[in-house]
Amino acid sequence: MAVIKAHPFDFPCDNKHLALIVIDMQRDFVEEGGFGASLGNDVSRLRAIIPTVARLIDGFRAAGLPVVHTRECHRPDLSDLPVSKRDRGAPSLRIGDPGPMGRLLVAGEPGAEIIPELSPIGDEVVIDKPGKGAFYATDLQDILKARDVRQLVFAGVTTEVCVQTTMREANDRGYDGILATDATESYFAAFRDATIAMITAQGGIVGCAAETDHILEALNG
Ligand code: C5J
Repeated sequence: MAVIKAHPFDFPCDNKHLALIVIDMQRDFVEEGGFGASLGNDVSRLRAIIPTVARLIDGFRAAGLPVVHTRECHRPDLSDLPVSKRDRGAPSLRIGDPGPMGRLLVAGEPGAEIIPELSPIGDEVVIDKPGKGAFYATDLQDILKARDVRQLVFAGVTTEVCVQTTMREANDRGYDGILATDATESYFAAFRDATIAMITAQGGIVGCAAETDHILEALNG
């Protein structure tokens, strides 16, 4: 069994049961004119990880391992958008409002698509999720079970919101999780760092963390 050099413990990686989950690398979070920018965020921080996420995806594809992509988005009638989520804060635009890339975070709109640099290929699964966690109100768990996946590598955005929430959901469901520290990012550097610290504290209470190079080494080893 290959071992990924990780913190706080090295991760025994079982390639027969391993998958990559790429969280919400959508135009709405990563491009100007999207939801993230409407909240006043600097999207360039998130754009910086695109080449590393691409390398991680390529490594999983080359190893013949599953790659699952998620998209945070809502039904066009917004029936799965709680008022508490829609009305949070005072953004220049709210979820469902028309923006330069179509209605913000609405399924089928250009902004809800995964960025072209990281487009899913072939039969890669794409999970549309109305919440922060990718297990909430989706069939992700059934899909992983059908493929006998038990270990998950996490990448994507944002570290402290949808990535962390999904990693915690996965931990509660019995998956071993490992966060690719250089393939995840937040609009706030301190939040990314704090999330990595929280996940790996107390002996890896939610999981462990490793650099993409070390994850790829184990896939190829
Ligand atoms: C946020 C996400 N930050 N994908 N979504 O609202 O992290």
